[in-house]
Amino acid sequence: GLRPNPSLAGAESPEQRGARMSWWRAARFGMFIHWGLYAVPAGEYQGQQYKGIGEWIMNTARIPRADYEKFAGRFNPQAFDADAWVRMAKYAGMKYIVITSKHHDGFCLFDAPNSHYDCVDGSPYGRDLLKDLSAACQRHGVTFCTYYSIMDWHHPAQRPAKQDNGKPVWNPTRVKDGQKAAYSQYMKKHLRTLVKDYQTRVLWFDGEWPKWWTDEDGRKLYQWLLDLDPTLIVNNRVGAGRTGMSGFTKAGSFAGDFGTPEQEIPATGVDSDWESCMTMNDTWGFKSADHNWKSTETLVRNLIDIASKGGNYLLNIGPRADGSFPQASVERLRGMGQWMSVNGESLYGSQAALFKPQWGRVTRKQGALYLHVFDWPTNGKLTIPALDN
Ligand code: FHN
Repeated sequence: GLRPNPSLAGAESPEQRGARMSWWRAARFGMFIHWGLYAVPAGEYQGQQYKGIGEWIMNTARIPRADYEKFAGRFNPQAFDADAWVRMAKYAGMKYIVITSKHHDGFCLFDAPNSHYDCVDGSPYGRDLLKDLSAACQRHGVTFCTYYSIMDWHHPAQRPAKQDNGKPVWNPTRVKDGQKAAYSQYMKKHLRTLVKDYQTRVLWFDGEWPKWWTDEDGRKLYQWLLDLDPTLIVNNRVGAGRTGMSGFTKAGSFAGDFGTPEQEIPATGVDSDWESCMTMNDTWGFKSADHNWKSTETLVRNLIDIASKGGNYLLNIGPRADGSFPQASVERLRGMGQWMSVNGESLYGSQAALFKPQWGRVTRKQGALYLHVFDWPTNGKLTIPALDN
């Protein structure tokens, strides 16, 4: 019952939509980057390790705004090397990078036109991280894309859901009376600059679940974005269309160009555009105590499984506060690159296969079938069903 995600881009024809989505569909493999102030505590606050995903520590540890803002004064990623990041993604076989321009905590990794709560004005680092990363992507032929959270735990128009023993529970925020328009204008200024000044090619929305953000808001924002740049691609979290973590868009005219399963891969092929976003360990933002790394084999098999079902794999890196990638991530990117350098042909530009064999997965491309063997049958025979095409 999974349906194509209807595009609301005006009178866009299927051919026009196909042209807009073509690079993304062919890419099959991208790097997700969750980076921001949360990498400073890295899962620990006031001497206590907190469970859960690292980028949520402002909520998990119930940190008031004024206290959390102090991390900005410690954010100084002197080890950040945009070219090195992009080279690692490219070697791994990743065709695009989606980086958190602003996560739920509201801190911007770009020179926000209407806020000083960003890496240029609000941190000792003082440089425009996304400007450098966008330029490096351009140099190396990797497509630059940005994640943006609608929910914002720092903006004055949004306030905590409740107090918990006098401490803020930020998720899901509530918007103050009469302040929704002000926040929408604030957000649209960010989005305009990300499109026009940073040349983002995908807007990967998130944090769309607070009740004050309606699907009508999402549809209007989606249309506004495509009017701004008709070649832009926008995920289905711009509005209220996604069905929880399975990520696919509900039936109806919900906005967004692709479904966003999170930490999961659908059991079967899907006849619409979709991308599974997944972590390498258990957190998106860096946590010093999270050593639960998936093996390189598992990561390669996830990539193959997803492509065999017609999807993209958005695999996450959580850089440290100093701008370096965790060594375990570096090793896995290198291992995936070794496999992709030989076998990437079977995934790039491929379509979902029409069957899922016991022994592995199959992709289809220009009249050819690519057989990816996970478990060799004991009789040594790879059986495929009779094909009539
Ligand atoms: O709350 C976020 C979370 O921090 C992370 O960004 C993931 C990745 O897509 N999305 C949300 C959880 O669904």
